[in-house]
Amino acid sequence: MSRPGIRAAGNVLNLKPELWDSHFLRACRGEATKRTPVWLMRQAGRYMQHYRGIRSGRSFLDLCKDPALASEVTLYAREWLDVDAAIIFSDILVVLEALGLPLTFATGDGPVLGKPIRDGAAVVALRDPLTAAKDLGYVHEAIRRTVTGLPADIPLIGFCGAPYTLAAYAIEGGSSRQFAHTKTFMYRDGGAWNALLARITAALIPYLNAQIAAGTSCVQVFDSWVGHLTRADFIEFVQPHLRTLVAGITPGVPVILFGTETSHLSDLIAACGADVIGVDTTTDLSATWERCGGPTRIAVQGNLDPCLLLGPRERLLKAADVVLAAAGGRPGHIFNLGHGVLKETDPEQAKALVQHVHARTTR
Ligand code: 1CP
Repeated sequence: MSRPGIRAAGNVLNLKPELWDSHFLRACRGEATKRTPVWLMRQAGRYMQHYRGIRSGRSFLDLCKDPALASEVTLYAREWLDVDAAIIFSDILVVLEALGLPLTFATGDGPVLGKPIRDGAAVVALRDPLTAAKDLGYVHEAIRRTVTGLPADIPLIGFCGAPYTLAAYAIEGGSSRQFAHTKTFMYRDGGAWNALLARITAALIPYLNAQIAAGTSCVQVFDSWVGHLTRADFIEFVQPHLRTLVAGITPGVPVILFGTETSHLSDLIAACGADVIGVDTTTDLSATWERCGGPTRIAVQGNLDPCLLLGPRERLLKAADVVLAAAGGRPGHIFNLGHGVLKETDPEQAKALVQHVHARTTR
């Protein structure tokens, strides 16, 4: 089972011409653009005063579950930064909550998932994937509201966590550095492992397709921590599920696959059916592009180090030029960071970066 690449599919969603021909969607299809499109992973968040104002007095999850506020946060960041795409404000972990794992975000400590999954019985006890996807209707409602507030030529990106990265959070019970529980589970009980990833994938497909039906015209799959695996483990334990996920996404919608520290996996990730490969800071953008088939086959997104936003302006803009030089003006480059904006970032630096990329690449 596979899905026609975005370049072959045509405008099957019947997008309006302004959107279809937007810089961002053209770049996803590997077409020439009048300037290089740019957006920033985690462009809405704690580094912005507007976000902190809306967030104060409520929990992060309450904000995610309020479609009016989630939409406001999304639209504000998009407009203030003047980026070429919006990404819906939510989190990858809401899917695990919908599958039955109690989720909380302790202040400063990151996510906590109660009832971590450590055996096959816990996988069987997860909620039905279709019900889980339906319970995420608040994300779909936030998307419907957001698309009505966007300029006609600005796409909204939907997203989810990849099966591996979500399984890792479910098994660890939160963030991790070594992923020891995850790997132990994977090596010890391949049957339960595959059942877990299949269950997560079965929730992600209807969840993403409902995001698309609600108005997102691109989706990004965050496989943030898959870079911790070897090629052999990726092929055995992850690739079949990632392929199934991509194959299940509505044809004609560009799929961006992103993971950090994945230079050793990029060709395998691309082979899962990605239209765009997200490149992190530690990975060479030009070499990755060639390894994944070059600009005639795939688009690339990335890959400025988010820490550069914390440093002097001159160094930031020079480093942006280095990223642009690596892309070499080839069609199909989407400028982004190599990972999310850090909360210590001065928003003016982010805005200056966006302006710089636009000015440097206007053709
Ligand atoms: O206000 C707060 O205190 C919450 C901070 C916060 C925010 C703003 C979290 C907690 N998530 C988010 C939003 C978010 N998360 C977005 C929003 C859209 C935008 O870009 O504007 C997106 C796309 C995510 C995705 C996400 N969540 C990922 C994948 C991307 C990545 O950075 O690799 C991951 C791994 C998460 C988990 C998560 N959410 C939040 C935290 C603290 C974490 C843990 C990160 C870790 O384990 O280190």
